[in-house]
Amino acid sequence: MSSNSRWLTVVAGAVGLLVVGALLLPSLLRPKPVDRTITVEAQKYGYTPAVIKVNKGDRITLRFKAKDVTHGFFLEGYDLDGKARPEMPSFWVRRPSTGEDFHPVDEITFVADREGKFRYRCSTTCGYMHPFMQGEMIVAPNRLFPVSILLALVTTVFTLLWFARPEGK
Ligand SMILES: [Cu+2]
Repeated sequence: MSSNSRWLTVVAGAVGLLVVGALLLPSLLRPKPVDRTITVEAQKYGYTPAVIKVNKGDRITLRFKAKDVTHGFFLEGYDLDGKARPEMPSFWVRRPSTGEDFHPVDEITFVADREGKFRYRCSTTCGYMHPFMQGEMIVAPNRLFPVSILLALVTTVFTLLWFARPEGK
């Protein structure tokens, strides 16, 4: 085997590995959506937690409690409105866009399928600071796919550099 043909074999092998890697990486790195159970507690004039961070695709099971007086939980962008009274283990929800009435639930489950920042705010007048009672749900985008593209590009560049390396060095 001449050194040229050995070199070609090495390059062909590297290219083959690159192709296989590029094909496999996205499925290996795709994040599995997780189930998150979040209890939001409302108390004059704020929420605990004040910020909810999830990833796009996560399935959120939400429980909502009021600690002092009746509070609301209107989540922008997700068509969700809740209402909770103190001392009650359950709460009430409705989908505002459907015009339905509040109905009692123990929890509500939804998929965080829209990325971005979504404010939640009190939808039941609870006192003089009521208009300022709000929190934020942050739905992070899927960053792993760009990472896999970056890895594939880095591999390509190294392969090209190796291929372009002068012989005998
Ligand atoms: Cu309130």
